[in-house]
Amino acid sequence: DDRYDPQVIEAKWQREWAARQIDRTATDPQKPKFYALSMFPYPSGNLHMGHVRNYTITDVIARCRRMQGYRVLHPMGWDAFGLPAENAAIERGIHPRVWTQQNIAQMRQELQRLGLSYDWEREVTTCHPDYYRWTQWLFLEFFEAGLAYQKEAAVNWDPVDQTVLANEQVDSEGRSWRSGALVERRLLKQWFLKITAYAEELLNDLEQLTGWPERVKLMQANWIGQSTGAYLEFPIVGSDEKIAVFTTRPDTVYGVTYVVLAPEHPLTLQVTTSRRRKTVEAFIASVQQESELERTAGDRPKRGVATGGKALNPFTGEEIPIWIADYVLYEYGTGAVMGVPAHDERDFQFAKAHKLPIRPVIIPPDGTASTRLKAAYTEPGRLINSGPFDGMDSTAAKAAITEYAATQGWGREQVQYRLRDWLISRQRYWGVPIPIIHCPQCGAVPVPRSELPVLLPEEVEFTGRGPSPLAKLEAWRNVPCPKCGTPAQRETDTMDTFIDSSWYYFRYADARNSEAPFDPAAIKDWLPVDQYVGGIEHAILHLLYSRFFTKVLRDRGLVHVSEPFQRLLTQGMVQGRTYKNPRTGKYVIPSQIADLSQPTDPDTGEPLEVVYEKMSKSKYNGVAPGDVIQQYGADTARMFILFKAPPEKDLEWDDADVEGQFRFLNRVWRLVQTFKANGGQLGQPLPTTLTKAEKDLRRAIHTAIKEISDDLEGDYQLNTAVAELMKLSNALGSADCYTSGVYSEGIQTLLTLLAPFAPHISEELWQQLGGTDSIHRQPWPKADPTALVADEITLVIQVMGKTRGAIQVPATASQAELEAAAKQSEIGQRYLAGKTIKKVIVVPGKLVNFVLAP
Ligand code: ANZ
Ligand code: ZN
Repeated sequence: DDRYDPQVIEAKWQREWAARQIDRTATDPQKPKFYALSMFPYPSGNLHMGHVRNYTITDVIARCRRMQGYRVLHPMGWDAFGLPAENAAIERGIHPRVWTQQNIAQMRQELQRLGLSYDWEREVTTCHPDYYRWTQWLFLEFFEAGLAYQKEAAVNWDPVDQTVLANEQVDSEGRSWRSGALVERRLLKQWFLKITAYAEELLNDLEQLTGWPERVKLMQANWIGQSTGAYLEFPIVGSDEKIAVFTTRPDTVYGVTYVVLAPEHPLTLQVTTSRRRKTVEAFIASVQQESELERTAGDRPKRGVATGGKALNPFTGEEIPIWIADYVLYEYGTGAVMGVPAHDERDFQFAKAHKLPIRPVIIPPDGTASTRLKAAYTEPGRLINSGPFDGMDSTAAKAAITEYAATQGWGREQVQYRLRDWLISRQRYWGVPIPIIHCPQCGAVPVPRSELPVLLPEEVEFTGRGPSPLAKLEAWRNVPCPKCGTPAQRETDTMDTFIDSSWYYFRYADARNSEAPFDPAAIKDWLPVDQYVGGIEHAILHLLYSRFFTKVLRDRGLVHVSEPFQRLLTQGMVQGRTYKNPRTGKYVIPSQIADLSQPTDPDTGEPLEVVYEKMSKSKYNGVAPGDVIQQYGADTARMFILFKAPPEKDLEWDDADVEGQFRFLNRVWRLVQTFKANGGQLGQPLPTTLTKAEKDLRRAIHTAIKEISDDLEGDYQLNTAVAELMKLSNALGSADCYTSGVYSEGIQTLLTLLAPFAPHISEELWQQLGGTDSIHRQPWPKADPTALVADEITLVIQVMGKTRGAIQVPATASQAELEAAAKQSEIGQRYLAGKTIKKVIVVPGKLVNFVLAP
C-alpha cells in the first residue's frame, strides 16, 4: 500500500527522531549560532490553535536555519505558576502542583504530535524548585542593588479573587483581567521592582531594536510615556512648606488660578483650614473607593473640594486657592498640579464646575484675546498677561520661564515618565515565595543564598477566601532572623509570574545548571535571542519586563547583552467562523444551525451574521488542534497555518483550505511514488546539455530555491514560501523529462525545501528514496544563478545591414547587453575586428546592426 497515511508516518518519525536525538542542540563551535524562541505557554490544559501557529512559525525558522548550517537553540518550557492552578485547587480540591503537572504532560504530548523540533533536554518549568530557586536568587540581586523595595501603596483589589492586581492586569473598564470583577482600591504594604530607574534607557534603546515591529516599539514608548516640562514650586501661604508641581506647560504659569493636590498628597490636611476639615476628610475617604480609571476618565465630572488654604504664585505674587481633586493622581509627577483652566481641558472643566477664574495667557499666533473662552485653548501661540514674557512664542517661553524659575530657585527643567514601579507582590500560594524574612530588629532580611530555595510548603488549605494559604501557615511563617536570631516571620507574598518569564530565555542557554541561574559563558554563547515569536498581547508587559531584567542583570555583571531579543515577530490571531445573532449578540453553536449556507437562529428564526473572530469556547468557533491532526496529520495542519496568511496577519480558519493542503501533500506523495516506479533516484547526474523541457524545469527548481530562501530571511513570508513549494510541485507534475537528472534534482529539491514546513512527509519520502541520514540534516539548497536565466532568444547580427549570423542570448537582456553580446560574439569579433563602429542599431528581441565608419 503506497497511500499517504500521515498517522502512520508521523508517529513513526517522531519516535525515530526522539530515539536519534536529532533535535538536540548542536554544540559544534565552528557553526554560527541561531537562537529561535517561541513564547512559552501557560499550561492551561490543552493546546489551542494560537499555540500551534506560534510554534509552527518558529519551528520552520529553526529547521531552516539548521539546514543552513547554524547550530540552533530551539527550546520549550512552561510558564507554570499562576492563578488558574490555584483556582482549580479551590474549585476541585486538586493540588496546584498536580493540576499543573498533569496539564504539562498533556500539552507536551500535543506539542510532540506537531513534530516541533525542540531540544527537550533544556525544558524549563518555572514552578520547579530547580528553576524558582534561581528566580529567588535573582530577586536577591535586585534587592541588593536597591531595586526591590517595599512600600505602602493603593493597590488594585480584586474582590472575587481576593488578590492584588498590577495596573496592567486591569482592563480599560476597570475590571480584573481574570475574574472580570470590578476592581477596588486598598492600601497594603507591597513589594516593588524599580523599573522606573531604567525608564530612560528602556525608551532610548527601543531605537536599537531594528528587528521589532514598529507597532510594538510605539506601544512600549507610550507605556513608558516620557514628558518634558518643568518642576515648579508654589509656597504655601503662612507656612515654610511648598507645593511642587510637574507641568508640561510652564509657559502658562501666569494663567494659574488655583493649585490642586491629589487626595493622597501628604500636605492635604496641613493646608486645610479647620472650617473645611470635615468636608476635606469626607472627600478624601470617598475618593479611596474609586479606581484610577474612574478618576481620570475624561467625560466624568471633575470632583473636588477647596481646602481653604492658599498658595503663592511666585511669578505673579498672587495668592491662589489650594484645592483637592480626584483627577490628580498621587503616583504621577509630584501628585500636585498647577491649575490653568484657560489652556488645559481638565482644568477648564474643573474651573467651570467649581466657579474658579479662567485667565487666558496664550492666544493663537495671529489671533486676539477673546474674553469668553468656550473651551481650553491647548495649542501653542503667543503669550499675553504674562509680565515680562508677553509677546513671546509659547515654545520659546517654555524654556525662558523654566530658566527664570531656575535662577530664582523656584524650579527646574524636568523629564517625567508615566511608567510606574512594578508591583510584584501577590497574596497567592502558587508562585515563587519572596525570599525575605521580616525581623522586628533588622527589618527585611534576605534569606541567605545557601538556604535557597525557600520551598513552597506542600500541605496547605485552599479556601479561596481571606489571606493567602501561606499567610495562614504559622509553622512555616515563624523562623528565626538569619541575621540576629530573633523570632521573625517569613514574607508570605509570592511573586508576579511575569518575573518567572522575565528571565527564562537566559535559563535555556544553561538549563540544568545547579550552581547558578546560568553560566555567563553560556549566555555569551547563545544570547541574544535571534528570533522571538509570540502574541501581540505581550507587546508591553512581558517584553518590557524582560528588557528591564536584562539591563539589571547586565549591570550586575551576569549577562553581557543590553537587549534580550534581536528580532521579534508578533503572529496574528487564529480566527474561527462565528455565527452571531446581530440583534441579541448571542453566538450560536454551528451544529444547531439547520442550513449553514443560510444560517438562522434556531430559537427565533432570525438570520445570523457570519463573522471571523478569535477562536474561543464562548463563541463556539474553536477548532481543536488534536482533531485536525487526527484527521489530516500534523504536516497538513502546519502547512495550512503557514499558507493561509502571512505570519503577522490574522488567519481565518477554513476547512476547505485545510483540505487543499492535504491534497497538496498527497500530490507530493504521488509524485515521488511515480518517480520511484520509473526508476528515479536521488543524485542522478545532470545532463551536459539541457533540452528545453529540462531547462524550464531547472529554472522552476532554482526559482523555488531562491524565492523560498528569500522568504525565510527577515520578513518570514512563509505563506508565499508554501505557494512556491506548490508551484515547484506543479512544475514537476507537468515536466516532460521524468528520467532526467534534472527531474531527480527537482524531486530532491522539493523534499529538502519542504522539510522545515512538513517535516514528516519529507523525511518519509526522503528515506523511501534511499536518502542518507535524515532530511533534516541535509544542507539547504543554493540557487544556481545560471539556471535562473529566463528563456533564450535568437539574436541576428548584421553589419552594414547584411546578416552575418545569429547567437543565443537571454530573453531578458537589455539593449546594452544585446549590443555587448553581439560585439563579443565570435561573429562580431570576426566582422568588426579593426573597424570603427559609427553607429549601432538594436531592435530588441531581434537583431543588432553595426554601421561602420567608411
Ligand atoms: C499646567 C498645565 C497647563 C498643564 C496647560 C497642561 C496644560 P503629561 O503630558 O501626561 O505628562 N499633571 C501633572 N501631574 C499630574 C497628576 N499627578 N495627575 C493629573 N494630572 C497631572 O501631562 C502633564 C500635565 O498633566 C501637567 O502639565 C499637569 O497639567 C498635569 F495648559 O500643568 B499641566
Ligand atoms: Zn534580626
